[in-house]
Amino acid sequence: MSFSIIQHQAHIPPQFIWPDHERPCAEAPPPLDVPPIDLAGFMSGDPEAVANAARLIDQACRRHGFFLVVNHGIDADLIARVHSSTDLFFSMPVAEKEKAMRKPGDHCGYASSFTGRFSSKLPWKETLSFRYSADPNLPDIVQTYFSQTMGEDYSAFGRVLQEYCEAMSGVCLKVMEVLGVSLGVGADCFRDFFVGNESIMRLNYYPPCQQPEVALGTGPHCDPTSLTILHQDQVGGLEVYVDQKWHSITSNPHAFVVNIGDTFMALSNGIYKGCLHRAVVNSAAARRSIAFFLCPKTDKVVSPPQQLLSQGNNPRLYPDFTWPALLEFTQKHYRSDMKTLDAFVAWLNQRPTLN
Ligand SMILES: O=C(O)CCC(=O)C(=O)O
Repeated sequence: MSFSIIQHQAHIPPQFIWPDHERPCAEAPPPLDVPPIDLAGFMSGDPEAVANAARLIDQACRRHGFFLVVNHGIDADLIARVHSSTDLFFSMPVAEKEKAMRKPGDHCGYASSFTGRFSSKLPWKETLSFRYSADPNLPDIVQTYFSQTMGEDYSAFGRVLQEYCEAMSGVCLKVMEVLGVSLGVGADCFRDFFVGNESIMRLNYYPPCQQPEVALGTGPHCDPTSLTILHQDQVGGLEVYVDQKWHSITSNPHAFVVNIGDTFMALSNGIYKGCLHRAVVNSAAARRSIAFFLCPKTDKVVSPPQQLLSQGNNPRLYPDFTWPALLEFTQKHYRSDMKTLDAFVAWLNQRPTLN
């Protein structure tokens, strides 16, 4: 069934209806107190700004792993162009969007809940995901992907997204400096680890939904990746589960919402935490969000710095792993939640060893 038919029906199809206990809150949830991290202040080296940013990020990451990044230096016009590109792409006929169709087993490409058939608890959304690499030998990876899969007409579209990914990769490296300082391992430790990152970007499009009280745009999950940098439009809908209840994240066009993913949780030896989040939909307006998921270069071994390990207080929590192994686990075996890393470790331990 296509979305053009679904949107004119009084009731949404049953596969989009979520069980009672997972449905959106009946009353608007309280906003989460997410600290604004002044990135320009931190990068200026001013001791007070550095100490302030490190203290705020430390408090947030020990508790829930969500914070805002402000004074990030990313051109508002670039962000606006990515939002317009998102609108442009998702307003195309399905046949056009399906040129970038996600292939079975892949995590990149176009995916729509409105065109698949046999499933339940479907998210009310369409997405377009693609790879980014900060490897200097792959300077046009995003642009090339779009030219090759969608045709030369999409070269300019790909260029905007390429530019945005480069900007996000830069923001991530700066945030890694703050995280290194706040964890006491120095500004370069995590920054250097993510130089040459091989990340993922996703455009999310949530059409208006006639029964938003029983549907979800994105189901509850934790990010298996390292760091997520999200820009949501003014419609809002992102929610985070903290202290046993859902909270909203108020939309702010000047800020990026950043959260810790499982891979960084492992790098910090569990000191900093990721957290369950989801997106709700509404009947009045379509919503867009754009997410950049920072991931290490595929051959990097995820292993916490020695300073974060001590037999007494912080014994080593997770074994060494590479990002592709965790990605495979969450793609094929496990739906990411609060316990992904523990389940991943159990899976690694029961896998037959090659010798
Ligand atoms: O749209 C949002 O606000 C959240 C999106 C999200 O969590 C995701 O794409 O993984």
